[in-house]
Amino acid sequence: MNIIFQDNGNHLDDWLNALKKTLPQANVRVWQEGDTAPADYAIVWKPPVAMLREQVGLKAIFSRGAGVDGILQLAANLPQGVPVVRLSDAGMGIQMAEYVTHAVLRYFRQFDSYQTLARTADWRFLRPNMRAAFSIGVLGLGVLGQRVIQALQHFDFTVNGWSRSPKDLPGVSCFSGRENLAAFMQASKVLVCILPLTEETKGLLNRENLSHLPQSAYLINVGRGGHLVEADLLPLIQQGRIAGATLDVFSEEPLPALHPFWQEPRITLTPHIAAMTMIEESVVQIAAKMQALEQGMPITGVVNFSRGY
Ligand code: NDP
Ligand code: OXD
Repeated sequence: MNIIFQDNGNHLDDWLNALKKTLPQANVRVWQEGDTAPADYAIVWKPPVAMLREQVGLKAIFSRGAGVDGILQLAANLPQGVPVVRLSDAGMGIQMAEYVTHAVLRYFRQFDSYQTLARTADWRFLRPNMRAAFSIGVLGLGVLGQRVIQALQHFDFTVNGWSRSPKDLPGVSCFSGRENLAAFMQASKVLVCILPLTEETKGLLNRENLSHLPQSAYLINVGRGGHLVEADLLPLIQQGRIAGATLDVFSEEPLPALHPFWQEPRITLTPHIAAMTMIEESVVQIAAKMQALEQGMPITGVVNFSRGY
């Protein structure tokens, strides 16, 4: 089995060692510019077009992430009929649950306000937020969205969920489709975006849709930067319409040093680390799927090109 691996400067040795350990019989080579020699499988993250365009005989392209927007943007140049396979959880679910729960509890329990008071030795009680008036809306009820919801439910939060197709999840008020987006937003004091970036979801977090949120709502975006119309968020925060945001993903990454988000204290920024790819878990998952494909067995996580995820 021949595998081409795209090096994007992150932990190459760890990936190669894990692949060697898990697939000792495979011949893994790091793709270099000009390499068009045949391979059975490619393992990539935002690959250059030249890596895949010339490949004949590929059996599958494996994403090193759950999101595949960085691969599908090359769709016109991908070898025809080759499946793209995304990571399903692979250690990311628990991280996403930690990240979102932390951001929700920080806002709900007003830790930032208490920290500000503490700086001036101000011993004061703030009126607590009422859990009953603090519903959390999760956009995206896939592998990661459902893991996040499970974590939030441990704290007895009321949870709303929104997906493309209708869902029935225990204890969750499920909404689906664009026609129900406004009702979902109106019912969600905290909005968590864990959607894939597709033609349909791009720019979804715009002024119009965000304006359906209740007064002083809070935004957490861990999906993709392209979901948020960044220029629409700042005025909503400055007008007090939205209380603040925790953002892990941006339309341009790294976020440029002069971007106004850096200067807005009500926005907490992290550098796309909400759920990081775990090398060991990912390699085990990818290797199991390669072995299944070799035996003609079906696999999960195959991307639907027309849906975009
Ligand atoms: P899944 O494919 O398992 O779930 C995607 C969910 O989004 C599904 O519930 C799907 O609906 C819903 N969805 C897709 N399109 C629409 C639409 N047009 N309208 C309404 N709902 C829609 O993905 P994962 O949960 O594994 O991952 C989600 C995303 O999280 C990734 O694509 C990536 O962008 C992001 N991510 C971010 C990371 C970070 O560190 N910040 C790390 C990992 C992932 P349905 O159920 O009906 O299909
Ligand atoms: C992913 C990511 O999609 O890390 O896996 O963003």
